[in-house]
Amino acid sequence: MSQAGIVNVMKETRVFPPPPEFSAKARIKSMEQYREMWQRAKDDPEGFWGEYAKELHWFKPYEKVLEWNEPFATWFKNGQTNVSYNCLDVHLNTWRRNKVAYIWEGEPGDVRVLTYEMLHREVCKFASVLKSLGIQKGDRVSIYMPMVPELPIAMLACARIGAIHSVVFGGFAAEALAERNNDAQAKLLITADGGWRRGKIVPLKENADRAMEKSPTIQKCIVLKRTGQEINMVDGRDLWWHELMKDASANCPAEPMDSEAPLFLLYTSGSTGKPKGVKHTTAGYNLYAKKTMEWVFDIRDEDVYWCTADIGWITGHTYIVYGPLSAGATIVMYEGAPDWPGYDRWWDIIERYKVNILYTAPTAIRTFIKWGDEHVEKHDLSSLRLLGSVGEGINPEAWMWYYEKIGGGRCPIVDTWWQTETGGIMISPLPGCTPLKPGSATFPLPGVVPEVVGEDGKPVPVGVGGWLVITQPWPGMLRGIWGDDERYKRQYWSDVPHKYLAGDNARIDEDGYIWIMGRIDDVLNVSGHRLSTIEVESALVSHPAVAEAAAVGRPHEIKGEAICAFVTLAEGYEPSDALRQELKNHVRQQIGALAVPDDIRFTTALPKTRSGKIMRRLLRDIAAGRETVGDTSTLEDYSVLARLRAGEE
Ligand code: 6R9
Repeated sequence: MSQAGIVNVMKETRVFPPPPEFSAKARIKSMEQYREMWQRAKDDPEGFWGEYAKELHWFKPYEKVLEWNEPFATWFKNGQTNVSYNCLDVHLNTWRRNKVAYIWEGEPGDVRVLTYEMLHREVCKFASVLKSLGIQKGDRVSIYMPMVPELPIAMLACARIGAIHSVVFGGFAAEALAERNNDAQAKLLITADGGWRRGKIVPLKENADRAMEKSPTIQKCIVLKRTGQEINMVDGRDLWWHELMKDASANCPAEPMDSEAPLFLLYTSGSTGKPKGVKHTTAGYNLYAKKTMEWVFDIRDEDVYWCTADIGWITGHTYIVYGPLSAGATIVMYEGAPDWPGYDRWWDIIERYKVNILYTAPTAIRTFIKWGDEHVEKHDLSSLRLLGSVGEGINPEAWMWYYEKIGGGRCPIVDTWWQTETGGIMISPLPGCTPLKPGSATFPLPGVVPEVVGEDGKPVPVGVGGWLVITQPWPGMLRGIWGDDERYKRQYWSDVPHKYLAGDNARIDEDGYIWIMGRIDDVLNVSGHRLSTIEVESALVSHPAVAEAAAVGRPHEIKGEAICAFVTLAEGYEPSDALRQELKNHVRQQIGALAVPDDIRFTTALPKTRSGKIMRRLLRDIAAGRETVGDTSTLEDYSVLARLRAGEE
């Protein structure tokens, strides 16, 4: 881990107060109201969350709001509820029964609209299918699908019967899918023939077939027909979604689930090569998803809400599926690429569905800036009333463009800081009350008590950077890493005793605003996607030509960070452009396109400390074309540095 105590040189002085009309209607209307809520949640978390817990349906009441056995939390002890029930059934006896849940648009332009009643029916039928295949409470189900309605349907069906889903992003390759299937010991894989992306088919079933060769626990595979090309169906193993659904019973009551029953696993990158299965459970996650949805997006029944994330990431889980459905929202879901068939696809979608709330990522915003304002200006975006950002810090320039060009200068921007591990948004403006500073995620939500500490675990002075920690449990927190309690303790609860270590640097300014300053570990953030340097290195080293590899991030205008890999070759191999391309393809096959390095630099040696650790700090400087200013005294061989700088091949 790198040193805390970094000082941020950025000075951002602009402040944007909330529009008065927005505040007037908002749930949380003033900073006084926010502060009072926040203090109450801090002083009496059980009283605070206990009151909101009434908004969930309980098959059996809980006995205690929170039992904290550090670092393991039990929220709503011994209660029974069901997340699928809270997302669907609760709306059926209200006027929302016929409200639109999803407005879905496929990349080719096909549209499907599902009301809460229709979604409920599909989920019940698919839950019956799962049961008929012998899936039981606690079984793990891998889901590897495109962004189609059947993806949330499959997730909600798992939740309905108590199976634990593990959604694997459709951009991951066969190897990565197999690794996740095996770690979770998944019994069933749900996939599709393919998905549409930029007019081409993403061959999901083909990848799934290769993954299943190495996934001995997978017994059956359900395949949705989406793209319609010829695929291989293995007798006795592979089953068509539409055939199973034909006669499936729509009568499948939600199973009462213990508050702490696992709801899903989601694999994410940590500081080692092996992705970790972050475990989220039932009641606390559900409540946290619902409340943060309502507080941060101030979602209303008349709103059309669009979160552009892929459901394969936590943002999609919490803010395309569980949060907005629990809140009874109308959700836009889009399958494909933002530049298909034209650069204005998103703005066209916003205009046609009169989207009111848009939640996206800085990498997308930077891409749109590059494509030019004319694509935006072709469309009427006046329906928008609120904008959100997630995945990485948003630089003030991108913030201003988003605010002015997309929001027309009238929409607050909620810059939401959170993680796969936190389950939901942790630090964010509240749009009806928080004066915004571009680039700051501002203040913690009620129930979240952060600190910025030094390596001694003590809070650092105002304006000084340090490690971001969370000092009290919150309902949406991860409950562990699948099958590895030790890693959970070590990773999050050991460097700073009794506090959750988020893995980000931050500083708090004189007004109490929190500024996130990037990761403290070897985790890269490429287009808002988390990747560990070691994952990329492992993929490279698995190629016979590679003796050793070190991957680092360098600043990139669009992606935030681009991967630069330094590679030493095995005996008998020579540097060449062909080999460079081959290595890139190899990484694509091992992990997926998102992990392919932008640069591969061949070198005869890597800079190492005397104890043999690769000095990534130096490589980061070289990759970014910066002078190395830090200490190099631990370097074992100085000539390596000189040769690297000279661009050795
Ligand atoms: C939700 C999500 C988590 C990491 C996190 C941090 C970075 C996310 C951010 C942000 C600055 C924001 N991050 N949101 N950094 N400002 N608003 O992205 O989860 O994929 O687990 O990534 O992303 O570094 O630690 P996940």
